[in-house]
This record gives sequence, C-alpha cells and structure tokens, in this order.
Amino acid sequence: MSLEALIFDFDGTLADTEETHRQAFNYAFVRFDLGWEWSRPQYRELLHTSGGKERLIRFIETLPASSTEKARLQRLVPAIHRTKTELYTELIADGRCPLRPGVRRLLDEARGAGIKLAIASTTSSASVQALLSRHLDRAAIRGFTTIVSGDLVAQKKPAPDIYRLVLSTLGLPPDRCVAFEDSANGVRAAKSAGLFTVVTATQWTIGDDFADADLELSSLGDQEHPLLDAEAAAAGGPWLGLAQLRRLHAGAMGRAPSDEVQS
Ligand code: XBP
Ligand code: MG
Repeated sequence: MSLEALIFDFDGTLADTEETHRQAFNYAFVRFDLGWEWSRPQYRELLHTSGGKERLIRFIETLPASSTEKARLQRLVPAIHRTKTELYTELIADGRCPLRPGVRRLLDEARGAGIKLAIASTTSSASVQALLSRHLDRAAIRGFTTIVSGDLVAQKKPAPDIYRLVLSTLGLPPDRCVAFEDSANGVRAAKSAGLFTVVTATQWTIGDDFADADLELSSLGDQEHPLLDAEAAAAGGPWLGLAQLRRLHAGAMGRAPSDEVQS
C-alpha cells in the first residue's frame, strides 16, 4: 500500500507553541485574580496532561484547598480557558511562533505530490486557525483535507481517538499514512491508532520516552537547518523529504522501496 496521507500533530510539531500557551495561561490567571503562575519546569510537568482544560482541572486537584474551594475553581475552568485561548490567539498573531524547520518544505512537497494532509491536535480550533493563518496562505490552509482539534473527541491523547477520527475522515487505513508528533502522549496516540510515527521533540519533550516511535529526529530539517550526521543517516538525507519518507514507510510496511516511490 502506498503512502497517501501525512497527519500532523499541531502544538510542538508544526510550531513550538507551548511557551506561548504557558504565557497565555499565566495572563489569564492574572485576569481572574487567581494568584497562580506556572513556571517553565512546572509547565513541563503539567504538559503530561494533554489539553488546556484537562491541564487546569488536574492542576486544581493538586491545590491545597478545601473541596468547596476546589469545586468553585473547577467551575471556573471553561471561562479561564476561554480567556486563555483569546490571549493566546492575540500572542500568536504577532508572529512569535514560527513554523519549525522543514515543516513548510514538507507540506509543499506533499501537496505537490498529491499526498493528503491532515492535522490531529489536542488544542482548540481557534488556536490552530490563529497559527495557520499567521504562517500559511489560503491555498496551503485549504491543502489540509481535515483539521481535527481538541474537543471533537471524547478522549484526548494518549488515547488514539483523534487519529482514528482523522483516519475515518480521510477514508484511509493507518498503513497508508504517516503521523508526526513531538511528545510521548502523541506518539502513544498515533501508535495505538496503528500509524508509522515520526517524532521531532521540542525543548518541552526532549528526553521523553520515544521508544515506540518509528523515527526520532530533532526536526524535519531543511536547507538552512540540515540534520546532523547520525540523524541524516537515519532519515536518508540532510532533511526528511517525501522520497525518504516513502522509503522508510515502505520498509516498515514490508514492501520494496522501489514499488513505493512510483505509487
Ligand atoms: C497539545 C496540548 C494543548 C496545548 C494547549 O498537545 O496539550 O493542550 O498545550 O492547548 P498535543 P489548549 O500537541 O499532543 O496535541 O489550551 O487549546 O487545549
Ligand atoms: Mg504536540
């Protein structure tokens, strides 16, 4: 079976957005006069819970407060999260989160080759749209067959739900697709859905356990940011292009690469 679609996680994979999410959470906490401030090390820990609302709920559970107070705070979560998302989209609009190296290159290459593109993200749809419209033109955004975001599935990553929903929308089985992730939760979700998975860690996820990933790189690489030697050997070149991806995918599916490149 040939490679027919690339499915991208969003936060951390297309752009290193988590510092901006953290800042937006902290600004929202000020607006609500909560007296909370998430530090970078604390946020790294909190990232083990996927989804901003879920992260807030988990954080409140750990607070040394009465059950009545915790219940009051939990009721505030949707409003805090709405404010955080508004602040995040304002921050993103100033261009502070560029696409990661190689992302635009691979998107363009795949689109040119008629490969379907999709996004499978835990984040809210407003946050996805804010970043896409800041960095991609309309044709490139329309190039995504489907963009599935956070609240459309019952169980967020590491559950495979979001990938299963993307696959059913694409009408493709997992062995015709490749997933791109940046976190251990994301890799678990993609692998549980049966996908060949490439992981490119960020400052937030480096050192996580990516043993299940099919390929681990520091980025997708491009002319300005070529992969280092050991990674280039694994990727089959100084950056991960479509030809290399087809070869790796075909190898993992037990087919001859020469059959795959033509398909
Ligand atoms: C990303 C997330 C997101 C963002 C916050 O995980 O967990 O929740 O941190 O976004 P992944 P929201 O990249 O694995 O999908 O606040 O919009 O939920
Ligand atoms: Mg991610």
